Amino acid sequence: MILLLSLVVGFSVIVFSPNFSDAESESKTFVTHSGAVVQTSGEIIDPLYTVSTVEFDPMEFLRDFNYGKVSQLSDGSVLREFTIIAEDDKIMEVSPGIFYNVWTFNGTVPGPTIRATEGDLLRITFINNGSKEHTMHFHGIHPAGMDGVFEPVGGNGGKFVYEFEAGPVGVHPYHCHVMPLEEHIVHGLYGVFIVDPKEERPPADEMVMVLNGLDTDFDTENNFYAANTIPFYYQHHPIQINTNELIRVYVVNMVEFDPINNLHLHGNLYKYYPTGTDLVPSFYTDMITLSQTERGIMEFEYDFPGKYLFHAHKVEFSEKGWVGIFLVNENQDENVQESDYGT
Ligand SMILES: [Cu+2]
Repeated sequence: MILLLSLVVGFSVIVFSPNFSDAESESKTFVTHSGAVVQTSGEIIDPLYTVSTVEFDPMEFLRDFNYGKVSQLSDGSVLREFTIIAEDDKIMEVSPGIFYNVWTFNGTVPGPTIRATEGDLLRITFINNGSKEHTMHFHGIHPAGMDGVFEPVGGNGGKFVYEFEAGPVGVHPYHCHVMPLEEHIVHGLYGVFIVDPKEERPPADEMVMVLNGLDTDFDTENNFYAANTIPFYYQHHPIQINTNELIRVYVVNMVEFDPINNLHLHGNLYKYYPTGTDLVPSFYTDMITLSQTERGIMEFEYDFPGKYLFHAHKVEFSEKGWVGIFLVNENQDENVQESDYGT
């Protein structure tokens, strides 16, 4: 009883002895768990923009393909050279007022979409300017020493050159493969690697959608979901496409913590090529389900103009940001077959 009483008294002292320090007006610095320094003006964490703030435009990312610096080798094959720089101290406003410590390849989440043709030689100079060890692990076929798993690259300028032939044809993820893996992935160290067939796919309006989750409070559950990082972005900024024009979406699921994700398209169905490895579609559907790093290619055309949603049919995900709109415009092109988008 005495113990209980002293507990109550002690609690009361804590609760009823407010100590209005001058914290509210004091400018403080706040060090994130990864060591980034953020400024705050009081007890509420309201980080200000700093030089480390990441600006990311999902509309620009959508159709941005990095083919590297191209040259020809003496045997006639194509060499594609890329430089990828990892950092882990950047802050990004992922949603109004929500600041998140992103770990980036070349300054963005996702990193650049690396694109090559099957059989090209890729030479990727990886520089780690982060504070932790990082790597680049590509899905696909390559020698063991190029797998980005057993060759951790030290921070503060560590370097490694990955060199391998692009293959197989398809859409593949790349990501950091340093433990704890979930932490390195969920902070944003991933991107898309497209391997085109030697005989090109038909011309299309091509785009990349990386499905991602954001665990902004570090409790190993996602607080937000998105296509290309910013929740609700393509709902507020619809993706403009044309009627009677082939649309090709390279979709990669990088959501951690939740075992599945999915993608539903409104007012239409799409041909679906799992992993993009086969040139003949496996399904004609309006709904695919994807586990971690599962991916594929969607192809469709709209007959009728207007607004059409695309979103996770896992409603929790769509209500937390993974939803967008295709705004289909009447095609003004007399001869749509000659259009040459995205290649
Ligand atoms: Cu890493």
